[in-house]
Amino acid sequence: MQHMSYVLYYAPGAASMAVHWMLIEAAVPFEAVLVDIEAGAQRDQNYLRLNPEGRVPTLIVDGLPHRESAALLMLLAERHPESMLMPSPQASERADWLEMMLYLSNTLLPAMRDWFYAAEDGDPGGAAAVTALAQRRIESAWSALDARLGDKNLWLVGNHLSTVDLLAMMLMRWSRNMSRPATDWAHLAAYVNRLKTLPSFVEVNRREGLKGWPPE
Ligand SMILES: N[C@@H](CCC(=O)N[C@@H](CS)C(=O)NCC(=O)O)C(=O)O
Repeated sequence: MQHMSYVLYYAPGAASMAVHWMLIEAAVPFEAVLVDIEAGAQRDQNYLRLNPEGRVPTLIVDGLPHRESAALLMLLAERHPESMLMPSPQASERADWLEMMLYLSNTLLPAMRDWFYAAEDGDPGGAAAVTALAQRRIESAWSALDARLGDKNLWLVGNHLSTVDLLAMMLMRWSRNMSRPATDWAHLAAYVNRLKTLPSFVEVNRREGLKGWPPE
């Protein structure tokens, strides 16, 4: 295999977590660099050269910086087909995989950004209304994902772990302090309990120093 090199800029539990998890799950060698977003390190000039929006993740792929968690998951799945984290272009589940990657990154992730950052990204005086709308969007996404899993499906797409599950798990974790966390939905709670036992999930939590989710 051609040599591939990766450097992941991450913050614990942030949008970088799914990419970090994927690199571990795919057993791909990489270097991890902590960006202390609590201390504002994402706005350092050197970091802004890699990520002009001042966000994590950034993944340096063979020397060039790339951004956007969902795009990075899809890129890594393409570059490492042996990880089997996406259905092949010919597979019948391919359309569902594309749909779910876009749904999570296009609908749920921006609502999460609004919920967490309404006062910083927008007018603090209007933040309560933005947060309330974001909460409705987030809860309706949990209902949609819960219905998609139902009693029968172990994974969100097909019969195999995929990047969709990594992204969904990260997003569900972000809801842990909301008035209705994702685990309030019965099928999502069972799904989280299955996924949390994956050795790569345990390992990414260990490396990022994350504890307490999902609750025992
Ligand atoms: N759409 C981006 C969102 C990235 C994002 O919002 N990251 C947050 C952490 S979850 C961040 O870097 N926050 C620091 C800030 O905005 O100052 C992605 O999915 O990669």
